[in-house]
Amino acid sequence: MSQDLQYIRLEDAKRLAIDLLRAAGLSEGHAEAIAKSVVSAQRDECYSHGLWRLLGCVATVRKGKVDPKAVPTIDASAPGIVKVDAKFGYSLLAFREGLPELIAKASHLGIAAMAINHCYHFSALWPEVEEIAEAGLVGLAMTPSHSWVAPAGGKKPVFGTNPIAFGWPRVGPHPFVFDFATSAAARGEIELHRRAGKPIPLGWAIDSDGKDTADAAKAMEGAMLTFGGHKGSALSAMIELMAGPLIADMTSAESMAFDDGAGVAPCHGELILALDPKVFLGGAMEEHMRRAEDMFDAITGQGARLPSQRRYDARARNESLGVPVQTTLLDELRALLAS
Ligand code: NDP
Ligand code: PYC
Repeated sequence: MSQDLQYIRLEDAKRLAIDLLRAAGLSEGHAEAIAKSVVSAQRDECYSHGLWRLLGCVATVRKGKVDPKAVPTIDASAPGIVKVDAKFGYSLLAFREGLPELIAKASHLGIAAMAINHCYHFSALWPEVEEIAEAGLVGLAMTPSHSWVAPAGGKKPVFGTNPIAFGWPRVGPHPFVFDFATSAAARGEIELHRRAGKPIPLGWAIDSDGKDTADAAKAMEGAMLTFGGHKGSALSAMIELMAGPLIADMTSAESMAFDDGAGVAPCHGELILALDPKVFLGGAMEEHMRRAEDMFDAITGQGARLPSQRRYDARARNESLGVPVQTTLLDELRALLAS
């Protein structure tokens, strides 16, 4: 995804996103939270969840599925659990509103969980665990999506693309973070290949006849495949369970049924865990966090890279260059704003 890029100032990218979202009817809080996420993804060159997502975001509002002005409510009455009801609005404002309570509970108890319910979800998870790790906590986030992915050994979709993200606090500029779909690739990647008229790698998906396909459009009509065969399949099932029935919210199959052919963003729950090393380790924290650093050194010391390093490098580069945006996408977003 490198073709025909323009660099625009971070403030201009954010202004464009907010103007588009406000024009579509989203409240200021939702527009701010969504713009922050998609602009950060674009800046870090995570294009599958960058500015392009605004198109789907606006379409979901226009189809009357999401409540663009939903006000999330918070129930923090259980000791280690924060429940945020997104009230069928987008997830990102619900995350923002619940985060201080999650951090407070984890810092007090050592571990806490936040369940976000009834949210439309379309974003990358790394900004969330990165923020938790920047607060000095270990973070783990997961969410279902729509049932697009066949279980290992099967050919019919059951699972969502079900991302899982992890953040570990470090001394220094950035935490250790990974964030990936449990499908071979995010659906957003396949959609970007389809938009660009490019083939996808074999092993990402099968067509509706169950045959391996490199055709992005056929892949979207067939079934996506899990990463690592039965391993990604089991992880995906875990995410369905932990961010579905455990928090009384929809699985990916239920989210797809709820969509009822509208083809908009998935609607379900999200589970976020936070653990405080200070409470686990007390006075021995420094010693044990140093052992974690030894492991990171053993990885990078042999020339392997840590997950998120590409992203942090892109961020550093684009802080001076600006946010890279594909010209065709920029034209599409500006046309949408004018429409
Ligand atoms: P990738 O397969 O591109 O993998 C992403 C992760 O792996 C990143 O942490 C990346 O770090 C790391 N990584 C990649 N290559 C290497 C390497 N050679 N060595 C070490 N680490 C590496 O991502 P996906 O396509 O699976 O997912 C992309 C995004 O889609 C995620 O942000 C996810 O949250 C989002 N998503 C959201 C969904 C939703 O329902 N909301 C559903 C599915 C996906 P780096 O970034 O530095 O390359
Ligand atoms: O890219 O798989 C994906 C995805 C699903 C929902 C949001 N992103």
